[in-house]
Amino acid sequence: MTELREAALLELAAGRAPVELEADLGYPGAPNSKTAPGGKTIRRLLSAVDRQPVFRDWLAGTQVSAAVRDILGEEAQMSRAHHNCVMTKHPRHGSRTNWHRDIRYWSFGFPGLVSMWLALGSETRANGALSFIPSSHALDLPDTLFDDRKFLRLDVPAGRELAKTAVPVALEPGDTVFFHCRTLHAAGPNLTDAVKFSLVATYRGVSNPPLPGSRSAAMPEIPLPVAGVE
Ligand SMILES: O=C(O)CCC(=O)C(=O)O
Repeated sequence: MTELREAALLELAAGRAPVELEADLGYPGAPNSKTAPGGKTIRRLLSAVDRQPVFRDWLAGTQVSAAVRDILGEEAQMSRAHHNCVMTKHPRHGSRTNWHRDIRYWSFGFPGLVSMWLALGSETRANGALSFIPSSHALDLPDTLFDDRKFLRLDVPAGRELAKTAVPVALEPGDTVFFHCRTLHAAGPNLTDAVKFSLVATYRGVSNPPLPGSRSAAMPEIPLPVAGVE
C-alpha cells in the first residue's frame, strides 16, 4: 500500500499524459474550462498499468486475478481501454459523479464485467467515497430513466426512489471493492483538504471479448495469471 500510494503521489506530481482533467468531464462542481481556476485539476491518471510496475503488479497480479476469476467464473483479462487509472479526487475542484453504470459507454458481447476499486487512502463521505445501489445490476431499467449522458434522472420519481436505497461505502486504505459493470454508483465531492487516490480497473471473462472496431477493443488487453500457474 505504501508503494502504491507513493507511486500515485509521484505520478500526480509529474502529471504526465495521458490524463483526464475535471474540466474535460464537466461533472457537477468541475471547473468550467481548462483556463478557469482549477482548470488543470486532474481527475484520472490514465494508463495506470503502463505508468509504474507497482500498479501493474497489483492490477494484473495473483490476488486480484483470483478474486476476479471467482467472480466471473472463468479466466479473465484486464481492459486497458476502460478505467485502468489512478482516480484522484481533489479538494475544491473535484466533481461529484452522479448515478451511473460503468457499462454505459462500453461495448462487449454481454454486460458481465467487474470493476475493481482499491482505496489508496481512507474514503469517507467527507472526501467523496462511493455509494452503491445494491442489486441494481439486475434491474432492467428503461432508457427514459437516464439522461443524455446516461446518468440516472433524479427529476423523475422512479429515479429518486431508487437513489433512496443507496448504501455509502466507507473504505480504509487497502480495502478493495469489486462491483458489477451494471451496478449503479455515485460519489460526492471532496470536502477535505487532501487529495483522495484510488486505483481502478475493469476485467472481463475470456468468453466476453470487446466488440471489434469499438473503443473497448482499441487497446490490447492484459491476460491475468491463470489458475494453478500463478
Ligand atoms: O470518484 C468518483 O467520483 C466516482 C467515479 C466513478 O464512479 C467512475 O469513474 O465510474
